[in-house]
Amino acid sequence: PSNQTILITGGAGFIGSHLATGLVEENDIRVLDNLTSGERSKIPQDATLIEGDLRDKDTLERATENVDLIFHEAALVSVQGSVEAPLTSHDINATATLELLEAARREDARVVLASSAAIYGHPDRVPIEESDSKTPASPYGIDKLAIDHYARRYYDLYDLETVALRYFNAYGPGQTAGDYSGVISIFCDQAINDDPITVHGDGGQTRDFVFIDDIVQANLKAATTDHVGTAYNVGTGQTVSVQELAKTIVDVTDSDSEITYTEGRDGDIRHSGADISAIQADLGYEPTVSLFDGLEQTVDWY
Ligand code: UD2
Repeated sequence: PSNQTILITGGAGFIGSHLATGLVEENDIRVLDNLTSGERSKIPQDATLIEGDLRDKDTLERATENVDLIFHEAALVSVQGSVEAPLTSHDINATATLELLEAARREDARVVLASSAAIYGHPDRVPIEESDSKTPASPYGIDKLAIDHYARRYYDLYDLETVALRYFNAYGPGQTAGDYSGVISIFCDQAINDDPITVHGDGGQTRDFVFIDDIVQANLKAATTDHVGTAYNVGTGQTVSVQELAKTIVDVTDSDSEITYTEGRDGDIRHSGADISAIQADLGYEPTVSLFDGLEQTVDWY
C-alpha cells in the first residue's frame, strides 16, 4: 500500500509496530493502542498515536475516521489469561473486533485482521489446511474463531473487503519475554542469561514458528489482494519440536544454560503446523526467513 490512511490497532505491540514501521514511509499511519502491553518506543516517529481503548466508542470513532485500510492486531494474546478471564477476552478479542468491523463498514475500509492457529484447537492432522475442523481449546481460540467467521460474513453480507490471517507461532525482535510471550522469547532470555531453559513436558510437542518479516509480508499482500472474504494460514510449512528449538537457541547464543524439563502445560497442543499452499497460491506469499536465521536476528536484538 502507498498514499493511504491506515489504522493499525495494537500498533505499539510486537506485530503491529513492525507493520507500522514497514508502512510509515509511504502512508499516513495511525496507531491505536492502550499501551498496556504495547510500548510507545516501538511506534515509528512519523506515526500518530491514538492512546486509548478499542472498546471505547469515541476512541474507535476517532481512530477509524477517514481510514482506507485497517490492520487489526490489538488483542489480549494470552491463552492462559483467556482461561482465567473469558469475559475480558471476549470483550476485547471478539466484541471490540465486531465494533471495529462495523466502523470499517461505515468507512468502507478494508480490514486485515489477526486470526490465530488457536481456532483449530487440537488439530486432527498436521499440516493443517484452512478447511480443517475447528474446535478451539480456549476462550481465546473461540473468540478468534468468531471474528474469523465475522470477517468472511461481513464480505458476503455487506461487501466489506476483509482478509483474516491465521498466525501460527510468530516470533522475532521486539517480542518481549513476559509471562505471556512466546516460547522463543522466553528461551532466548534464559539462554542469554545462562539460566535453565524451561521445556514444558518432554519437549516433543511441535510448532510452526514464523518470523516477523514473513508475518509482515503476509499482511502487506493481504492489503492489496483481490482475494477478499478469505482466511489464510500464515506459517512456514515447517515444524520443529520444542526440545530441538531449545538446543538450537543454546547453540545460537553459545549459552551455558542447561535444558530442563518441567511439568507439561495443561491443555498444551501436541502438534501444530500450517499448510500454506492457499496463501502461496492466492497471495504469492513465500516464507523468506529460516528458523536459524530468524533466531540469529532475534538474539542480536537483545
Ligand atoms: C501460540 C500463541 C497463542 C495462540 C496459539 C495458537 C504465543 C505466545 N501464543 O500458543 O496466542 O495463537 O499459538 O495455537 O505466541 N513452552 C515451553 N517452555 C516455556 C514456554 C513454552 O516448553 O517456557 C512450550 C509450550 O508448552 C508449547 C510451546 O512451547 O508447547 C509453544 O508455547 P507458546 O506459549 O509460545 O505458544 P502456543 O503454541 O502455546
